[in-house]
Amino acid sequence: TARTKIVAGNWKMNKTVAEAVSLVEELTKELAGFSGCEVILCPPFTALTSVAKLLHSSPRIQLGAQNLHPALQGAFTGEISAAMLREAGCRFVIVGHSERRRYFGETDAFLREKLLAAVAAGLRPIFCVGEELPDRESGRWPAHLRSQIQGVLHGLPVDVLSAIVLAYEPIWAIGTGRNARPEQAQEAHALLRKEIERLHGTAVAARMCIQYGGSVTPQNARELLSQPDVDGLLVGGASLNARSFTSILLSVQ
Ligand code: G2H
Repeated sequence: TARTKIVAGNWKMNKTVAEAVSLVEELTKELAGFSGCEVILCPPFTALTSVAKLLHSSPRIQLGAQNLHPALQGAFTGEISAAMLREAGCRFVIVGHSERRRYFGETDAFLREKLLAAVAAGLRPIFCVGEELPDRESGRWPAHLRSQIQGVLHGLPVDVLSAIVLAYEPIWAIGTGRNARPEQAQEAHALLRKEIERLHGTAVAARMCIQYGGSVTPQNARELLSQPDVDGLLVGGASLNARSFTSILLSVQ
């Protein structure tokens, strides 16, 4: 199956509105005519509408948010709903990033609600999974990944599953400058696809885009993307700079 590659930039808590605008102006200029893959930018909430305006004339670059709350509305101080993100121009939303799980205590049950709310509002979730260093080193990582997939995706309706982009982000590789070796990424991606197949069948699994994330750079992007089950990248640090993000995008075949 030929899967369209999807590369997303997760800016995390970086960029004021002014900085976001200038980065996106540079990106749209450098990427005029680029059609190598789908590109998603995930700025902080405050910059979403300004970035959305700049992306009007760049249909290849889409907007994503970094988080959402599953409720439709209500007394959830500091939170943001799927409908608000759609209205701001988002098509994608990151769900279950390890930083959300670790610093904000997000559980499998809560992430499941987020996925359902996102898809119900017309957003495609970028759902992140990944193991900690001790699980990698002890060889327990396959069991850990399987339990993350089962815990959240088990029994979800097929329209929700089909909307999901999966992201494999080994926690030991996030922001550490130590990326997974391409063959380690491939092994994990193949396992994830198998697990999706076991839960939801071959068709859903074969179509699912599985991104790799964790210290992606212009130097390692091409080799990671050359693996058969690596269908895209979720880029943090290297997406904050127009030159490095562009050069990662240009390494997509
Ligand atoms: C992993 C990644 C983006 P970085 O979190 O989601 O960040 O590329 O900085 O490791």
